[in-house]
Amino acid sequence: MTDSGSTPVPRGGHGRFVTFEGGEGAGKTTLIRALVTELGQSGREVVVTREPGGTLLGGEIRRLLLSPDQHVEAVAELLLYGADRAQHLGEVVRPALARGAWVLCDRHVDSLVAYQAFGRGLDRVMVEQVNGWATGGLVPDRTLWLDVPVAEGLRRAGRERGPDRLEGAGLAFHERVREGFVVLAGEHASRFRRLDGTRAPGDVLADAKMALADLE
Ligand code: Z5A
Repeated sequence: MTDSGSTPVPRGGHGRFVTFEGGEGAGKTTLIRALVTELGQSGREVVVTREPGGTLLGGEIRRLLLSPDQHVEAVAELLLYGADRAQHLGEVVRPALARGAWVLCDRHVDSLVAYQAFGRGLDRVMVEQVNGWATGGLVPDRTLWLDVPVAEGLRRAGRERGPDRLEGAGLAFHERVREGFVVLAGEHASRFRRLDGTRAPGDVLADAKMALADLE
């Protein structure tokens, strides 16, 4: 629960908070679905959720954020992701952890740093402040970073649906986002685990289980 540079925050439960990060089409959703089945077999409660959009309010924020027709100023975008996160932690994540559940969250604080600071070029200190306000210092127990070459991820994502606003942002943007995850993985080595997302789904699942084994 601790992280380099962060103060552990008591949360009144023994749940586990696992986040999944990576670029577009990295395979997060696919992996989470497979993991739920595995983790649920032991009878524990597993909560699957995502950012943005893990709450009713967040669903509205997500629709605004990802609409290709909507121009959103970079700072407005930052604050909207922060608002989604604050609501999500209060309404879903903290209560689930307090019940002792495992929470599997598709994207979290590291996406804000990778996309808004490295991708958009916003000041990193400001971005980290928004994360701090939104989370109150709660840090994931483990972050599984699915690393896939940018072109491959965009190809996978585009195969299923047309590009949304961020997917249409260009190759250079997504390369900067990937560089952000590389930097974050180095800075937060105690909670980050890099998974090779180009491996077959079954192999990625096996790697993920190994990366979570010490949390059991
Ligand atoms: N965002 C942000 O900017 N700041 C923030 O703080 C947060 C988010 C929280 C929405 O995210 C956007 O919000 C996102 C970042 C930004 N940017 N965009 N665009 P999202 O989670 O909704 O969107 P996404 O991450 O792009 O989801 P995705 O494209 O659905 O990717 P995924 O969940 O990682 O992949 P998938 O759905 O599991 O798989 C995609 C395809 O690949 C599918 O056809 C699978 O069958 C296939 N796949 C999966 N695994 C494999 C393997 N191992 N091999 C081959 N093919 C595979």
